[in-house]
This record gives sequence, structure tokens and C-alpha cells, in this order.
Amino acid sequence: EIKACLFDLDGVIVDTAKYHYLAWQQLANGLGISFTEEHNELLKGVSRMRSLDIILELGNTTLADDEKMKLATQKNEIYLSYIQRMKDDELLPGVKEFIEEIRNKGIVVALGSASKNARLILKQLHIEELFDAIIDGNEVTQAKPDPEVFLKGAEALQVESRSCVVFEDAIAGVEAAKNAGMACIGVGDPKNLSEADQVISGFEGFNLKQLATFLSDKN
Ligand code: G16
Ligand code: MG
Repeated sequence: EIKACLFDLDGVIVDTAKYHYLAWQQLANGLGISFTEEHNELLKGVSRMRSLDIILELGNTTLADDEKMKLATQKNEIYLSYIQRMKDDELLPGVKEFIEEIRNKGIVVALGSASKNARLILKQLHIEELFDAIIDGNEVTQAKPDPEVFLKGAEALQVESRSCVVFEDAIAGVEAAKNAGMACIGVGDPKNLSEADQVISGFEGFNLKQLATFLSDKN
């Protein structure tokens, strides 16, 4: 029985990945490192500092910790300038309706995001009140694929792992859900998300009945 759904933010609720990409690209270019959309895939679901390390590795560059802190702050300022201009219509199609449907049917809902900007983004999109619990990059010490973010979400909702379903777009996020002992629906390309129990391309037309069917097929 499904009692709780946990949602990743970037790539599941809103396409902030493009803003992370633009901000990292601007930063990388300033360092003389070329950074493509393909490289950006490596950063999805990954923490800010780890993302910077990946970019520096791509450019065979090593920097002192204080220099890295400065760059991470600079990237975040560029990112925030995009986020502050974001409008409600940037919510991914159907996701708000799906969350409203499941809540109406008594399922509790949490956000499980690696982002330290998650609350700001929810506020900007006027959807904070859709979540019974919010676990974000400020509350976790272990990055996905560690299950911490989803285990803390389940704990906050007071639901056991086996009654939870996670929605994720990132490989590391699907792994985190599996490590938490939860069912996982991948959102995006099936070829990246083969570890998920099922993959959907998006939430348009998706409903609780389909979700229940997916999960009962599996058992
Ligand atoms: C997100 C993104 C990552 C980003 C991370 C940290 O996670 O997918 O690309 O690096 O948050 O974001 P911030 O710099 O805002 O703290 P998620 O878990 O919501 O997909
Ligand atoms: Mg994501």
C-alpha cells in the first residue's frame, strides 16, 4: 500500500537543471574550462561542491579550498539570479495536479532534494504548501546515492520505507531510493534510469491509479 510519495525537485518538479547548467557554464568558461550539456549530466543530483570538483577535474585544474568556496558562492549567485526570475509556468506539466490528486486521496508528500535552494524555489513557484515535509541540502550530510535524504523524509512523514514511493530524474537519486528500500519511479529517459521500478516521461496524464498498477505489476 502506498502511504507516502517523496519527490526530487530539480528535474522532477521544475527544470532548474538548465539554470544550474547556465551558471556552471559561465563559471567554467571564466576558468577556461569547456563545459557541455553532456558534462552537465554528471552533475545532476550531485551537491554544489562535488559539482565544482567534477568541473575542475574536467579542466585538469586544482585549486585551494578557499578559492573553491569563492567559486561555489559565485556560481550560486549566478544561479539565484535565474531562479529569482522563474515563473509558476515553469513547473513541469502535470506534476502539481498529480500531487494534489494524491494528497486528496490521503497520501502524504515530502520533498527530498540535494539543493540548498529548495525552499526558495518552492516559494518562488508558490507550491510550498503542497508538501507535508521538506528535506533539502541543508538537512542532509550524505549526498545521493546515500539514502539519507529519503529516509529523513519518511521519518518526518512517519511512514515506513516499504510504503514510500520516490520520484527521481537522476541516476544517483534512483540509487538513493533503492538504498532506502523504497519503490522508485524514474522521470525521464528509461535508458538512464534502468534501476527504477518504472520510468515515466513526465506527469502529464499520470495518476494514482496508474502508479498503483505499476507497483502491483512489480509484486
Ligand atoms: C539538485 C541538482 C544538482 C545540484 C544540487 C545542489 O538536486 O540536481 O544539480 O547541484 O541540487 O543544488 P544547490 O547548489 O542549489 O544547493 P535535486 O536533488 O533537487 O535534483
Ligand atoms: Mg533531480
